[in-house]
Amino acid sequence: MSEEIKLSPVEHFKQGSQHLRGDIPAELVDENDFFGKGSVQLLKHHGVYQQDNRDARGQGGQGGKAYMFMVRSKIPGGRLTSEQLLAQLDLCEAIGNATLRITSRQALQLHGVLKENLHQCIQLINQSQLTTLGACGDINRNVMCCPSPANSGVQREIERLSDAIAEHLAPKTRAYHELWLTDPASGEKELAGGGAEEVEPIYGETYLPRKFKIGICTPEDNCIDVYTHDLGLIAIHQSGRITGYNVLVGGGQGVTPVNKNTFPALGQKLAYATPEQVLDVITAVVQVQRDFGNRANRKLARLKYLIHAWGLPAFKAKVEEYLGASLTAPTADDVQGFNDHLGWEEQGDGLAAYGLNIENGRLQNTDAMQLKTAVRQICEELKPGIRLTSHQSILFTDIAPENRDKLEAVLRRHGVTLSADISAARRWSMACVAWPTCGLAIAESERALPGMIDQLEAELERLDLSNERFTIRMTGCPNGCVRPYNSDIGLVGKAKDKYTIYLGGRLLGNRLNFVYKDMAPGGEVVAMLAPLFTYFKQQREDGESFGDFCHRKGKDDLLAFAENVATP
Ligand code: SRM
Ligand code: SF4
Repeated sequence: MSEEIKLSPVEHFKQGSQHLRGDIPAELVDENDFFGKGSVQLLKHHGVYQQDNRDARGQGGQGGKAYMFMVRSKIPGGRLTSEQLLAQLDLCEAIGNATLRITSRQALQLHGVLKENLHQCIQLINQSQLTTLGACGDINRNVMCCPSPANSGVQREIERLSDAIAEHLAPKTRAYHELWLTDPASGEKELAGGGAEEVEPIYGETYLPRKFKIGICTPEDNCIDVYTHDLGLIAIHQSGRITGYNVLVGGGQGVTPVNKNTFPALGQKLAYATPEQVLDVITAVVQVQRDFGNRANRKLARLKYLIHAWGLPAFKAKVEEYLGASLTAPTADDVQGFNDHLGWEEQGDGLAAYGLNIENGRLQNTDAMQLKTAVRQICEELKPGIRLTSHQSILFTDIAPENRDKLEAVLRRHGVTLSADISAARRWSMACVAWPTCGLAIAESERALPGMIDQLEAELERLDLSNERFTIRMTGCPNGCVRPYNSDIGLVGKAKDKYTIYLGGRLLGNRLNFVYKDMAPGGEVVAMLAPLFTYFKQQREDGESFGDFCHRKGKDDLLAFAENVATP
């Protein structure tokens, strides 16, 4: 990197931090209920976000903010045990906001943790054998992997690879252990040392220019949305064994509308790697991004912008240089299917898995539905394996035939709607967190989408389209946290209660959608979509999905039809 480049402030914080320590040790024990600017950035690498309750602004201490923290656990492939889920449920009740959030990357988030409880919170998560290290920050994030419960060799192999990547790309600094896993009063942290003698063999002193995301799927099941990752792997297999991976690079969703150089992008096929090569290829890609990614402007720092600036051939040549070998051309294998794994699924070993739709990933109790209590009871009594899906839902695995009725009975008793009884529209929808915890939210999302789906369900029923499968993904800002830009219908918060409506993506995730309308008031979104469903019903081709229909018709044609309906 040239000397003249003016590094972004976050780069300076990382540089002077002695491997992610900075002022965190001192600030962790000071009297404030918040951290300073540098620590706020460094804490992300430890899985911690400083937030405030935006519903309560003006009521808190410093600056009128009620400070609290989001703590994200990194869970490769979303695989955990009942005991680990119970530990997180205990934590959300003891020191969180009494809800637990399943994320769109198969991880878990606690919200509302106060600074005085952070140390204990992270210690307890680690005692349950999970970690928050690297869940956020300029580092490899949670590795996504298809959560299929199938007892197959291919599934086991991709699971092993997701664990291996997570381990390989985990930060090696001892700061995490020193800060969170030792007793601050014991003096033990001095033994852990730090700073100069530590080495980050892959990341170096200042880690990556930006977050980095990896996901693994099979051609049959792209439930992890492989085209949206910085690096995606499609596992190619024959006779129950993986022969290699098609490596995609440069996917990403985040956009900053005021910066016209930002855009969502689908991953591009870079190469084919054998199982023996794949970790080396990943390392080389990460190192090229480390050395050439933009460290001056964080809006342009993701891998997709480097590839856009260089072009894929030049990027590939640089990866080959770092790898010390030529890359093999990718094969024609591609994604063909998508399974959300909800409902009952045979595992192939006499046991079965049950996938339960968790609306927008929020495990909570309400007057109507004791969802959190039901999940707790299933974990305590049946002790199933747990898998989190990329659609913010949950699978209970290893259920013996005699326990199937029992599991469903627990759900029914607590007012939880079974997956078979959920409408297709709700089942295939996702909303990001947004208000009240996300500091970047400009519109409601998780709290707004359920009401819109209620309205949409009525429209679809009227048109006899209730069984149509299409994705609706809503976000409270253009950052794209539930991957709205390749969905059939994307609703992206643009201003308070105003959304940009995107149409024309698809379930398979390999096509970006287009802007249909901007600044649509939240209360009018369903009314704006309704004529398009009428049009779809009238003119769809055999087997055509709503996204494919919108893509075929295009924006102008759709607008013209909707206009005609409005003024007959
Ligand atoms: Fe995200 C920032 C929540 C998946 C793109 N995201 C945030 C923050 C941390 C806000 C902040 O920086 O202060 C949000 C915290 C909200 C809260 O209160 O909890 C947040 N992102 C989420 C989650 C929880 C959404 C959800 O409802 O499930 C997801 C956590 C995933 C995880 O477990 O690691 C989440 N975020 C994503 C995804 C989807 C994915 O990774 O598959 C994306 C789009 C893919 C991508 O990265 O391109 C995504 N989040 C962003 C961005 C835009 C990044 C960019 O390149 O422009 C930001 C803002 C930023 O980084 O500056 C962001
Ligand atoms: Fe927050 Fe925006 Fe991400 Fe939603 S999309 S969680 S509002 S950063």
